[in-house]
Amino acid sequence: MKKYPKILTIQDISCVGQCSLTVALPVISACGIETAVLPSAVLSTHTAGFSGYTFRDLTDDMPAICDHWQKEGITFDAIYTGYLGSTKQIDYVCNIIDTCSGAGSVSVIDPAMADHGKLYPGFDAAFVEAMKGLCAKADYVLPNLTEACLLTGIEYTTDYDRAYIDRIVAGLHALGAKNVIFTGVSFAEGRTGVLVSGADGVSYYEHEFLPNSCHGTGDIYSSAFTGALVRGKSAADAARIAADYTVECIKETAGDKDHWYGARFEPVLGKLIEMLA
Ligand code: PXL
Repeated sequence: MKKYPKILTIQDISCVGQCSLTVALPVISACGIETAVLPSAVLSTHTAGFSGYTFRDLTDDMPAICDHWQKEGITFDAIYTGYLGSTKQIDYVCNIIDTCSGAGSVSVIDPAMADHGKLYPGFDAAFVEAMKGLCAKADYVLPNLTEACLLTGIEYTTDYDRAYIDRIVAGLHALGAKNVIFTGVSFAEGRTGVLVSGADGVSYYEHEFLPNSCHGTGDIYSSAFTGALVRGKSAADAARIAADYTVECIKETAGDKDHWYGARFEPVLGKLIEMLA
């Protein structure tokens, strides 16, 4: 990785709601990494819990933006994708990874499309199929259990054992993902963790499970993971740091009923910086 690496992150702007770009930019900046953005869509709020939100799909702006970057010779040291606006957009994003990756660049794909056994509003089977194609290009894929099941065609259940998780991980590698960072994997009451599988073998980092899970923690996790990875941490260390930071964010938010729409990640950014030191 270069001395001063630059990440491109592609995900939506939810104007209000503490997710996607409004999380990725501050979190990756706190990791000390320059971040360029390609907004996939602009929404007045995120789609989980608000109703009547606006949605401006930016799919058709993508080819011209990519062409301009190519003309300027702009490339990135990592490309990190999150919530995407349309099936067609996923094809454009695959093309951007092909054309805008610098030498030694890594791709980090958060297939942000589902949680708690269900697709987010507006997504369908065609979107899942297209997302499989994007995950095939992933140096790192970061699904939760619901997304991992959709991507592998394995039935979703929360009552599972290690063999079930191993089968899903094998399915994700079979899609083409080089490293799997599988979040929210729990083998014991009151505990959860992240399973890392890839070039360095398989490891599992277990940490406490907090019942007040908040919206947007997947984006906090993926952003902290990407920032730590590009800072030079190993995948296992980046996965652990991202987990510890996400736990801090959930604890910081606990008890604030007005803050149902996201996690209060800002006051604990200092802890993330300390974890990276
Ligand atoms: O946090 C994932 C996410 C990102 N962006 C939008 C969302 C969601 C989850 O619901 O609605 C717009």
